[in-house]
Amino acid sequence: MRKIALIPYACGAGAGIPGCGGAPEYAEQAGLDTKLKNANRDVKWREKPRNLKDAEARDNLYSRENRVQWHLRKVHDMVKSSIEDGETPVVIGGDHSVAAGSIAGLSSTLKDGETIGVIWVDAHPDINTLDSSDSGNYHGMPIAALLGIDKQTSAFFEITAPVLKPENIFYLGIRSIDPSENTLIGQQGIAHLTAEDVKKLGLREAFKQALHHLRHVHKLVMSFDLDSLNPDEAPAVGTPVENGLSLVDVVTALNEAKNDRAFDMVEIVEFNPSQDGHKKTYTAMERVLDAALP
Ligand SMILES: [Mn+2]
Repeated sequence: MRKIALIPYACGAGAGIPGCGGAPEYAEQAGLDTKLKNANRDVKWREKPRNLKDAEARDNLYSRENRVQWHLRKVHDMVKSSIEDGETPVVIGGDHSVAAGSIAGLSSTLKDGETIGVIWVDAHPDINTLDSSDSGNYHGMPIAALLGIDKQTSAFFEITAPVLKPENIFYLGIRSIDPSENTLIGQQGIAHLTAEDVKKLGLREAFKQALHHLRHVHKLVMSFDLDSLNPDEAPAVGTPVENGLSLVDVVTALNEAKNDRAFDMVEIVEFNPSQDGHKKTYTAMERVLDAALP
């Protein structure tokens, strides 16, 4: 029996529209743990989303910066203790800034010489730095922080040493890329298949290529931004982009991919329950997780 720990990131302060901080509580009330349970999986919340919101309120955090950092520290520590307890962490965002805390938490459990690989499924590459970002929203910067390519950005996310190597990242489905991000992806040599590439190849082949590219890593993560999907299938996200991935293709590809290799950590982000289409988007989130989990 595999122990799955649902880890809430009840924070939307890294996004332009803050409502996605309510997503973990929405998922808890909708019974996500029961939904994901089966004969092979025991699923429990590591912490109640409500407890986190209450603790945050007690700590009187005044700025977006403080809120993001407070929640990132929590998620870092929960991922770490969850792995130490032999669980598979499944991080429920919240906005995508969470990746800087979750993946750093996973990194803190590695033995010497071990590496992390990430399949980053997203409409955006999230590799802006504090200086390059037009919006200043932290959910567009976690990759830059984890790579350690900009001291100031890494310091903001409290990343003291690079956590990821550029060759251990694989972008799937990107289609809204800032010019400065495009330059960085090229400089860093990060493997990627755009949404257009995926359309030509098929998603099963795309995942196969991603798994092949990352076959040497010790810990495999999927970081799944719901804006990677077609906006008509996942409308309640902060930054929807047309021409996305199809939900049924994602589910099929993930069900096949897990026969090849199971993920050591999964995160799903950017669901905003205060927006229109929240039921449909929540269902998409459930289906992606069920397909992704071993
Ligand atoms: Mn993202």
